[in-house]
Amino acid sequence: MSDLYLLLENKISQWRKQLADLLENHADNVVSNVTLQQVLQGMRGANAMLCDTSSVDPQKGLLIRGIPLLELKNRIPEEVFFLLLTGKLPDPNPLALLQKELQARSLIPDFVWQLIESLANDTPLMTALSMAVLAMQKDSQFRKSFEQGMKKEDYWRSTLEDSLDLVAKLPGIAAGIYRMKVKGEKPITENPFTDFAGNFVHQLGLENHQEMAQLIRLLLISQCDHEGGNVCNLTCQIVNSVLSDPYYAYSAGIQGLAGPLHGLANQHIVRLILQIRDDFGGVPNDQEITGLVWDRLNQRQIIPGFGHAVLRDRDPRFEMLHEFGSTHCHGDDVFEIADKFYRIVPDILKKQGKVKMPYPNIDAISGPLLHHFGITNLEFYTVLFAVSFSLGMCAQMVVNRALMMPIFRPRSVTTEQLKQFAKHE
Ligand code: NMX
Ligand code: MLT
Repeated sequence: MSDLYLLLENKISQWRKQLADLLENHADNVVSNVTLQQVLQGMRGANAMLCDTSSVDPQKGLLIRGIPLLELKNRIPEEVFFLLLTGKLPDPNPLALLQKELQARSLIPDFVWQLIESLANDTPLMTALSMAVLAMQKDSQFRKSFEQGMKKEDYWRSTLEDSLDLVAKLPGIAAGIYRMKVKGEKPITENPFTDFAGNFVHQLGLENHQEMAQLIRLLLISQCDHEGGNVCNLTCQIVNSVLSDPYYAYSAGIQGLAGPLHGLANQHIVRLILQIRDDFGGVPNDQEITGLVWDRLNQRQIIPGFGHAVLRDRDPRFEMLHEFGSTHCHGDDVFEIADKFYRIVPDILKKQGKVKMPYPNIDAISGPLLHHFGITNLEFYTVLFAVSFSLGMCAQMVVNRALMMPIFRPRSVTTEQLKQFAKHE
């Protein structure tokens, strides 16, 4: 791992210098004005935090360290993690070292299995994942090093240690949760492959290994990061900013992911599709889909998997996975209904005129694909999202601690103060 540390040391001194120069010479430059509307509407569009691991262009979608996602579609998750961390794709040697390192750190402690075993059967899988992560918090290197007087310049090192442990263990934990809580079987603990996605599929105990590994690889890449402001990552970074360790911060972040407007949308769209399939006894025609979408909208219900807070055009993550589905999921009712939604819903949302982004986001497709490959427990889709997001969340924590960012602490205003602002206009 010394290669990754050396590369990061080098990069970090450049990153620190860049920011110090900016602060010294441009501290008062205005990056964004916050309007009264933004205060009342979820700070939408307010540029108020730094994130270099990735950015989201409203038209082009996700760029990982400046590289459009679609250009990375043939990469493996370990390469993307290296890119998120360092800003550079790895050469074969450092990649092999990172893979070896992740494999070596992937053993899950027994107390995690005991905890999962002890949970009530109806515990949501996202709760189980979050609890498993919290159970491992006692082993945080960051927490121990901090208690031993680690200096601020070195915070990133033990953040990286915890991050490598988390990233290495999360697929095994998620797979174990799936096997124990969904299948009622024992976790598969050995991981014979150096390939991260391959091991994940092996530990899930799934058939159709090759295609499934390709899907998992695509999901891990496409769901790895989405700049800093999404609820999951923002929560994680806020918690980490007070030097709560990466276990606390990641666990807090994924609790944000577990909401219907965020990561739960990937379960909810499949639930809706299955309901439709039952009601219509198969795949409904276009007219029937149009009717039921309008019915939902008229009842002020959400169409899961559509819309976005930042994107204003098609989500390249959706496009990438949809292409995979078009090749691999022929004749699958669930995929066909998802496909009809993709073709029909945007025009309806445009006609309705409320939603700013009428196209499907990634959550409209990840679930239908997993369903096709036999993962019929819908809750697991969000768990997989959380595993994928760990790549970006961990990379962002390492970078933020490397940049010695202070605690997040914006001000709030009262309605009375807003009225005063309004008067002074
Ligand atoms: N179905 C129905 N109504 C919607 C939808 C949708 N898919 N998307 C937005 N709207 C409504 C929204 O509730 C708001 O209504 P109102 O004025 O009555 O409050 C109006 O359209 C304008 O919303 P936007 O400004 O377009 O969206 P916003 O930035 O507030 O929210 C989402 C973004 C993603 C929360 C929203 O589009 C949504 O709820 N989508 C469905 C859930 C979903 O797919 N979430 C996953 C997002 C991606 N992810 O991976 O996390
Ligand atoms: C996403 O992946 O689309 C999200 O994390 C939601 C967002 O970017 O706001």
